[in-house]
Amino acid sequence: MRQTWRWFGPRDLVTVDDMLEAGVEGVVSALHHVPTGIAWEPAEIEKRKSEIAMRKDGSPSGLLWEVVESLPVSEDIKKQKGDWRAHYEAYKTSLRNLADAGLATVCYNFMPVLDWTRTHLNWRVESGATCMRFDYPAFAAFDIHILNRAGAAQDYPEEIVDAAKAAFAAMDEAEQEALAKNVVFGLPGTADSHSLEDVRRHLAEYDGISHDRLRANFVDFLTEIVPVAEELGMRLCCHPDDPPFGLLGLPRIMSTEEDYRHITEAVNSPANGITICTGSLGSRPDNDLQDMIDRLGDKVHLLHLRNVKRETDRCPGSFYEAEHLGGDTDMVAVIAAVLREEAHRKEAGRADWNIPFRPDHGQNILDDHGRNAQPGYPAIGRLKGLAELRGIITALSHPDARQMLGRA
Ligand code: DNO
Repeated sequence: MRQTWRWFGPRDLVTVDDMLEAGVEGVVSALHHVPTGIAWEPAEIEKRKSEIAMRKDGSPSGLLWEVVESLPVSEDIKKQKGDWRAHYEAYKTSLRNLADAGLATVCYNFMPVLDWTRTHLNWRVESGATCMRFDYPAFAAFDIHILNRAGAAQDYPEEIVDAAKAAFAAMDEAEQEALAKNVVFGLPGTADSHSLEDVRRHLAEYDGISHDRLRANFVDFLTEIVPVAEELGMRLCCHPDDPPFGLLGLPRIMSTEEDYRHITEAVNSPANGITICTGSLGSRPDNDLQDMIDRLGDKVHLLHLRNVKRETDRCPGSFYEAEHLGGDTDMVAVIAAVLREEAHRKEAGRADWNIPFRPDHGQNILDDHGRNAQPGYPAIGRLKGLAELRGIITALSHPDARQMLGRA
């Protein structure tokens, strides 16, 4: 399992030097400044590569840009409206330019309008650490009372509508603003940042785009793009919906094992792979991560390892981001499943047996509280996550692990 780390570029408050001290082996990055739908130019790609390759003092870091996350898919492509055909071409050009620069693994998602979504960015847990949280009643309060989406209340069970009403009544103006900001103004790694008006406009454009239609548009995108990726020897890997259920009346189509299966079977190619994000998928009680890795393992090109604590057994429901070994996902079982998959790949002679993972998110702890890095991407909380995951990998990969446990 290849230990990678997300880096947002020179503006990231967690630096290349920090990554090295955390023991990172490879870097996940993207050209966040290029607007969605515009091709990534070779010069910009080279620039990011050289930023990653250098420490603060100008000496070589020894790190390489190994995974692209994300090469965003435009709203026009998802809706098949406006400039979608030109955006297909731009996507292919970006892939060619990335392949020329030696990059092969490309993560993206197909979530309409909002990428990953949270209601709280600094939720305090018992230890004093802070984390991100998705509070379903607060989200409903945003939808029904702040965004004022027509018919919104009909999309929630009655008790959530009541809880949302109470939550909204308890908020002062600053809290309402903070909630709206957390939900729609764009979290790091998302392609765009929205105003409330933008969201209303985007939602109106999805009128009439059903779950099946969005799925069909996704398959069309793959039918067009995957052959190019395959020819270039690249590995596309779709990130799941986060959270993995419909929001704001929009369909979401990458939330379950069945969704993954549909998409990978529709266009069967080694270039059409998936990202398993244990945090996103794990907020649904009906997603069994270990089984998913066992059954879909050969399609997995990237792993995001993080954990969530579900606050209810119902789906959709609230959750918060737990420590990497806390929460509801059995991380040891997940890593064991990944190591099994890597063993199969080695047996089959696959060159891509070493699957990249990144410690996804992390709670803010210690000096993270003052650093104000990107939400979800603190230095210390993440390095603690990486260290814990690395510990499990090291233990499970030890050649004598079985004998040691069996010894009297
Ligand atoms: C959140 C991330 C997402 C992810 C994109 C992939 O922390 O996992 O922003 O990068 O959804 O396209």
